[in-house]
Amino acid sequence: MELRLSLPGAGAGHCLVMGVVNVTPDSFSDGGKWFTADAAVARGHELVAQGADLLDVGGESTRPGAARVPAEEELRRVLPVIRELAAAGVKVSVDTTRAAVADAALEAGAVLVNDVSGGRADARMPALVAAAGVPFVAMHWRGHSDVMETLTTYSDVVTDVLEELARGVDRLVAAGVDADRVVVDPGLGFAKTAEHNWQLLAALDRIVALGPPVLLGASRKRFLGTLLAAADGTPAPVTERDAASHAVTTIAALAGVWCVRVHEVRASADAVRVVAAVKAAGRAGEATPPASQAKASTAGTPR
Ligand code: PMM
Repeated sequence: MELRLSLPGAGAGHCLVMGVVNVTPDSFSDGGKWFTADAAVARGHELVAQGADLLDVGGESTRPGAARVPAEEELRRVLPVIRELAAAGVKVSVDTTRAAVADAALEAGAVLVNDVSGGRADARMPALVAAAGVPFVAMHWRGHSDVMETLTTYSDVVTDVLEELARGVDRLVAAGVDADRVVVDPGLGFAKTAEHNWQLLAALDRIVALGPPVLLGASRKRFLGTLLAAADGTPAPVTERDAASHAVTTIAALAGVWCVRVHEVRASADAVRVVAAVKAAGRAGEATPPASQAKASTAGTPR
């Protein structure tokens, strides 16, 4: 419980919903749509109105095959957006693998660092996060986007990802990061085939059982497009993957995932509330014995 209190959204009572604001011209899911600062800020407010608990602002695409963006350009993209959203009271996370970008983003008002490399792409990241004392999302990662599709060999994807995540947390803690502030993420689509993603989703309970809060990013990813492909095999376009993304949100919330990262928020925000209501009813049901049992236990007592 205390673990959650050091993270944004503490006490929300449901799986959190993180809305994605990609300030990039080339993200696979929404590339170019919110590329100016004004458009990105407006999109952020729209996602908050849809029910987002926090927003993830990123300036570098991690789409398979994507080339790196220079740090100055990444900063130019994300800082004005973070500054304005944070000033308006929105909880903002920065999606970056660079310590310098994370540092400037925190200065601009971000409250969480989401690093798809789990602090491995930039050796200065763990120390920065340790000193800042902010929550840190450490995703399972094997290499940058230009090479990750060559890094998909696992003996057993669930066991290997769990081991690599646990080792990553140990590394961060050894670098001084507060263990209570580390969030883990299996990194769907990052050095994973579609089959790997499905296996990880089928094992969410094992990932949650690892201990740290779990963040999950399935929204609009290619494996959903493949699942929903047309009869001729053409993958479903990204904008037609939202219903499937919300279905994953429901599964994640049921499994006890801390937060889901999605591009369209409203249906996921509704889904996590439905799951929370069902879980609450289940707990209330456990506290009150069913009528039949209550009767049985009073049977034979004098009136
Ligand atoms: N996926 C993307 C980007 N950032 N961060 C975390 N923690 N987990 C993810 O699965 C993840 C991420 C890629 O999706 P996008 O290009 O639509 O943002």
